[in-house]
Amino acid sequence: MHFFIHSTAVIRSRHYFRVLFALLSFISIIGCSEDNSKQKYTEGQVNKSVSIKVSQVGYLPAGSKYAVVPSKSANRFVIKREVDDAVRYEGVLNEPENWPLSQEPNLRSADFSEFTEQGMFYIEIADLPRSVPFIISDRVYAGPHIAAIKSFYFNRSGTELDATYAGKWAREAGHVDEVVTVHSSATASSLDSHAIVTSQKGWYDAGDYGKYTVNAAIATYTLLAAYNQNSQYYESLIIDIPETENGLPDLLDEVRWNLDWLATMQRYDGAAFHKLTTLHWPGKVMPHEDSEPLFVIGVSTSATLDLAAILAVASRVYQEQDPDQAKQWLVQAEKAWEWAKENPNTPYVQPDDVQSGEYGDNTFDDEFFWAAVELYLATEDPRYLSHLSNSHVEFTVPGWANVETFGLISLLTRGKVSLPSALYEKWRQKLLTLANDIVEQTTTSPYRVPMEEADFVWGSNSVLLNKTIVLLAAHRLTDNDNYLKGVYQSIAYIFGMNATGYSFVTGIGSKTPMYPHHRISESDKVEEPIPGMLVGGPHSGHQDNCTYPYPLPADSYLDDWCSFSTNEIAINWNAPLVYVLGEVNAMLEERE
Ligand code: 9MR
Repeated sequence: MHFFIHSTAVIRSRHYFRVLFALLSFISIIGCSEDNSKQKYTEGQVNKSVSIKVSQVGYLPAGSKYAVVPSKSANRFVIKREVDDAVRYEGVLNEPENWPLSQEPNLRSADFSEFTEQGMFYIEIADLPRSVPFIISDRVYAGPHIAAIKSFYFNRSGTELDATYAGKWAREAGHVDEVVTVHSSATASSLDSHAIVTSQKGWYDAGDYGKYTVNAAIATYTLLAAYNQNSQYYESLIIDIPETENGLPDLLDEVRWNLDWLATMQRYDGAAFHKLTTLHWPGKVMPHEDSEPLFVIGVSTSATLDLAAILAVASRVYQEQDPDQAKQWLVQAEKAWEWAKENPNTPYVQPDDVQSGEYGDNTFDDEFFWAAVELYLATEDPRYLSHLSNSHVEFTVPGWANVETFGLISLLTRGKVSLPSALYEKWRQKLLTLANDIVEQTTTSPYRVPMEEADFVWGSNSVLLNKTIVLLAAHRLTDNDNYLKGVYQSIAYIFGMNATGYSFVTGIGSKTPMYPHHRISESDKVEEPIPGMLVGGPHSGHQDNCTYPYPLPADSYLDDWCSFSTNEIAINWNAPLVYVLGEVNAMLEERE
């Protein structure tokens, strides 16, 4: 049996959200009747190969629509309506295409982009099992978008999750972080090692319980950028979290949980602590069972500049709602900038007694650029503009180690009025060049996504979504709908139209990860993982030493706790998912 999110209704009331939430809970137990154990579910899901791959969340009526099928198939495909099996569309498959990154060397695609009828359909091709049913509707991304935001709430540190909001994933508070010790790597003249600081709230970074300034800053930025681009849309979007009734947009409330923590990560002299973790990886335990001592560890130029950038952004976004706090964040951001100017080359160095994640980086031009952009937009101080004008940074796909394009996107969104026009035009061209290159890459695979061999790194799904953010920025700048094709195709890839046949978001789709490398999902005794979390995706590095049946880059994914290099979740992977779905939803609403 298959079940899909279908939200033809406006998800703008608590009622609809509750319905959606119930559906989400239901989706993730598909295949589990009462006598079905988790093991049986797994066998069915993992061993079931998908011969006609479709987007398991469905398609937008006006969006591009592809399905991918093995080369040994008949030439024709038909689309039938689920309710009465009526043929609604017929087409011819494209010629086989070779993709050396996957063990299925030749694949054909069915292009039904011109089919715009709304409803529930499936694809039939002679001699192949029919596809799973899929929906065509303007609302197909509404539920997944809300679930992707809600996953941040599920990963809140320092608070219990009440069943009213968390349903069966309610849990006790962990890591209240009232006692955090300063590690010897983070001391300064007036801050001894073993001093105690407090540093509450925040989101867990990923499958572990660490909190890392660099990654938290970019994830928070991505969500605030989503809000900035589409504030009207987010004004009334309800996520159903404890703050829902407070009159502020839920997205800003959720982001605030992390901002409050991030602001505590600044040392008295302006430097940012690089991370807050235990010394060793936590066991497979719930947050409240992880009783190892917590430390703030290291300071770095990258963490300090990323903190400067995100607090400057926050000072703009929350200016109206909380002016005093906004002012304080801006003071902190400027202090961080000053520290970085005096310490422009302080990389994070992992101390010998520390095991947690590194987010290590040795080049800081990109962080200087991003921080200067956000500080300029917040203050209009010409010092920052002069830094930007003299910067020779190369613009690349954004990620935690390359943040300059976040700055570029902010500049182009907010900067037109306050920038000299020659500079604005220069940066506009830089963004379009990057976007055009990404568009080119969509022709390299039968899945029509901009994924090249070098992109199948740890967290490859986020590489794709960050490229999609660049495409959306180019679309905003030019109004050229051509950029949107890559956006729709990338979303379809994330939700199942990829070499593995998995929809990579927990609980959403007909074949989804059941064993993400996520300590809460692994130890909460609830059969289904927390919903709405994007796993890292295929990556042939295999650093976790699990056994991968299919070693080629695009296939190399394992739905197993063991596979932390392909099946972990992380806030900087979910944030671009939120951004992309939110922007498309907002765009559709504007066009209505
Ligand atoms: O996302 C990070 C990836 O780019 C790195 O290759 C990998 C190894 O250094 O680390 C990933 O980040 C992990 C972090 O260090 C600790 N929390 C879990 C993160 C996701 O796996």
